[in-house]
Amino acid sequence: MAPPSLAMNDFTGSPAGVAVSQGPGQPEPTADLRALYQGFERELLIPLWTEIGELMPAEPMPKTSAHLWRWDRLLPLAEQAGELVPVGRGGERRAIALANPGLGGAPFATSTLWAAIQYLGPREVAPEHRHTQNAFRFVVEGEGVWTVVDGDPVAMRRGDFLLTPGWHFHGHHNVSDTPMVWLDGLDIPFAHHMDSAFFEYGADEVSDRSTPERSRAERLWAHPGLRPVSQPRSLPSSPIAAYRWEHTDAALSEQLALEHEGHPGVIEPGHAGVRFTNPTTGGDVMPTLRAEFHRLRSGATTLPRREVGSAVWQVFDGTGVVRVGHSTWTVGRGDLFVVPSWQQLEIGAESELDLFRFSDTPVFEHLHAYRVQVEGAQ
Ligand code: 1HN
Repeated sequence: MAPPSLAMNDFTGSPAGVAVSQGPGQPEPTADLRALYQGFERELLIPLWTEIGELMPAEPMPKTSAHLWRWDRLLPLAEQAGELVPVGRGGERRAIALANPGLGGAPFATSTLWAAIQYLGPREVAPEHRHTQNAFRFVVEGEGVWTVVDGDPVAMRRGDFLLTPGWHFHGHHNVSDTPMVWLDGLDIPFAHHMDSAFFEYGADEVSDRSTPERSRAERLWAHPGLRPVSQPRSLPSSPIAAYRWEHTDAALSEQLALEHEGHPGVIEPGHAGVRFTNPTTGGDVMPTLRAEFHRLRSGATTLPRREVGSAVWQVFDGTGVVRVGHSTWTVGRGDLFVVPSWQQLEIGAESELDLFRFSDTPVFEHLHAYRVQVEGAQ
């Protein structure tokens, strides 16, 4: 049991005058006690006994709320922004962030994760820049944009997962006559809370307008189980710029096929999962971000599970029912939902259900602060 919270104050201060801590074990509020608390306030001091419930909960009490954003509500607004708002130097990106209702109006999907829908119109260019925050793109629909990462043009198509690790210059250009939208994921809130971020402008145009089928990064690194002998043994982020849908799809299909044939490999019955990895370490794609793809057979359900750290999920295809903590939603293609730290998640597939997921798990694993609990697991 955590100690009870003696004060109502959620680090926001008391509304009227100095709060004198009351409750079990606390002395009666005398004039001397009031003067003591006034002294604390004057000297910018806060006694532990008024805050301990807030500081030391028995288990994580996330400010991040479980929340669902429906794709059919996001898309028209992104299209409207495409008509009304230019993209270029200064604003840099026509990216519209999910603002978690628990986070006081900040453009943060969770306390550590940024998630946005980005819209790039026909022939438009998003200028080059770099930042220390790690980023990725996930494409739910469309194609025709190349993201140019440190001068290497990388094609974006439905189902692809693309990396822009921290401090790599990057810009995007749409070579087609149709607009394109995608999901951006970054560790912006984490860097913001840690006061660790740097940013720099690059070229106003993308530095290479060519449109190769495969990026140089893929040609060098994206061959299963093979690495170039000339390259460093271990890199902090994956050098693979794009993880292509055909590979992800095949890996998930094979897991389920193997299960059907009586062999191990799935997470649980009817639930296949793959994690995108850094081939130089076997670990996560970037130091702060984990990314995975999950496929549930029609009718399959996951065991209720909770873990330290927050996640954002996007439905890639199919329909299902998702429960996060006390919220339950039916979900379909493109829908995005947030799973706050230590809230229980359960997914049921109404049809075959494909989901993309990203989380801040590597942060907690690196700090030895990760925990997971699966209900009903042996
Ligand atoms: C950024 O550079 C991108 O490169 C997307 O597409 C979203 C949000 C905040 C700051 C930089 C991108 C971003 C961003």
